[in-house]
Amino acid sequence: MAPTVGIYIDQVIFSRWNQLPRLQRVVLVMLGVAALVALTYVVASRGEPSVTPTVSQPNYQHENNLTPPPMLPHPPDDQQEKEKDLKNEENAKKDEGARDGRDQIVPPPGLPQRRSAKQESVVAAMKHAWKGYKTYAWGHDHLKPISRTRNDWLRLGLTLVDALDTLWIMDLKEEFNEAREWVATQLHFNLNQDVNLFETTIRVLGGLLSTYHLTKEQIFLDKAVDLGDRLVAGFSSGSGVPFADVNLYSRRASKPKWGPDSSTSEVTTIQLEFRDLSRVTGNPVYEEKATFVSEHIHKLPKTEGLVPIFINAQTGQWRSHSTITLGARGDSYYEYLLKQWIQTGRTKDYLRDDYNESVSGMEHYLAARTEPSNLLFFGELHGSSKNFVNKMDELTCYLPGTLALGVHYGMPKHHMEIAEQLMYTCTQTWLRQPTNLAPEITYFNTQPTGTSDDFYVKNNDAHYLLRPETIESLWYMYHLTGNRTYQDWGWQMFQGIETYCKVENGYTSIGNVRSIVDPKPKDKMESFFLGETLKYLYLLFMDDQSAFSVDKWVFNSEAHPLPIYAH
Ligand code: DMJ
Repeated sequence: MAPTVGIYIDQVIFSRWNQLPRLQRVVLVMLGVAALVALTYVVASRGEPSVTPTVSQPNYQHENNLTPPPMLPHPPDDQQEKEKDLKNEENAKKDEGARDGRDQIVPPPGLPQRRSAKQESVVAAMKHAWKGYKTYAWGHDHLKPISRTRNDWLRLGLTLVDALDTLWIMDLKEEFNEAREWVATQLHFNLNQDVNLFETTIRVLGGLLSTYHLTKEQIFLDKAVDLGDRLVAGFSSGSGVPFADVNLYSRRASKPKWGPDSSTSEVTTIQLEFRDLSRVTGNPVYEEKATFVSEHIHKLPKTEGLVPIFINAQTGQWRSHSTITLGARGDSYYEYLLKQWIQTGRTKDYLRDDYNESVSGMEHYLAARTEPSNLLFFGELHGSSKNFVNKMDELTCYLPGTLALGVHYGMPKHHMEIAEQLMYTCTQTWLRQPTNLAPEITYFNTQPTGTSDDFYVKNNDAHYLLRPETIESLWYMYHLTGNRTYQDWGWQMFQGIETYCKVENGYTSIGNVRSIVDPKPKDKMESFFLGETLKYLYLLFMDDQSAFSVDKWVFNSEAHPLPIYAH
């Protein structure tokens, strides 16, 4: 701009300013100062350092540094950091106690005196689900609430057994007593039936063991021993890595009907339960077989702690060209590394080290950011070339909870920032849908699309199966931080379930989370809805979080709490 024109404009502005009334000038000056202060704050808070350095990989096409998204749900402040440090110190002391051989087993928690209003709503949902199951599917695996009939898969009364400890925790005495009666008189395992080792272990063996620990009633342990003695046949393979299926009557193990290999998450998500069975019975066999698998997998090659999703039971070797994912068939391998380490009093260092290495691998190979909102998600590496694919399963949303649990037990503090950011993304996959419910799989935009959409859902992936993972993580995040935002998010999700999944005779999974006009009810109530989803909602809204403290209990992959041992 030429100087004379500039001076002329300055004079015009100055004379206009002088013509304004004095009060108006004072107000304008104050507004200007406020805007300057706000601008300085925003610039300062965006200038926070990134969380981790990045390593670029050959097939990895995008930025993967974990810088905070534009708006974190709750940026940590100094006070929170100090509290975390104190907790880490306390944990270190507890660790010393555990190494001294002091047992951390605690008596079953007393039931809460008074439920919060939100807990009452969850209890009402549990009663409604139970009533439908009792009326139309009693003793069968799953309720089909719309056709008012049942579905059988393992033929083990799956919903009933999965729900036992939830009924007990919710203090639903009448329902618990009728369920116990069925277990005592009708639950038999002498069935000529191939069952999936992992599913039967986490849901049935885990459900029986946790109910035994909570109630100390012998019947649940007796049933658990009978089942464990049959399931242990699954480990009879060439390598000690179990087959996918076991026949409960003949006690013969076999590969799955659909392929030659076992799933990695399945063979590595049975250890908490088998170890617990050994500890309560004094019979070491279950634990020895399950621990052998973890030790064997510890020795196999990995991609910075990340593992392929298939392993051969005869050879004990990876199917190396299989996908790497934190979702289906990979997920709980990482979860049980940490949880086994906690269960054994933090004495088995290789589990902790493999866990920490895997989180580094996640940061380097799988972490990515969306356009336009910079949301953190974890993608997958597919096939032999390990090409990055921008998809994340709802199943992966167990991870924020596991990461937070790890930090509570002294893992690197920046894992908590990953947990917070992924928690936010997972929540968005629910709350940005008109139903407030998450699809089974979400694809994320990593390049600008000219829209405001960070992610999209394909037609085949739009279903919601009443899954718990995001709600499970919300509970851990609330339990460990006390931040009520996590309760608020969980409440909104619960409203989605109440509005679109509740039907006259129970709850149903739905086929399309993208439509409030036609959510396409699928007529199936999964057992984990009672075993996990409603349990975690109940715990999330509990005023007194001490009853199920993660210092005393380790929750298995199906939300069944088991005690922590000294070693
Ligand atoms: C549950 O059976 C368990 O949480 C398992 O680890 C993963 N899938 C379902 C729930 O989604």
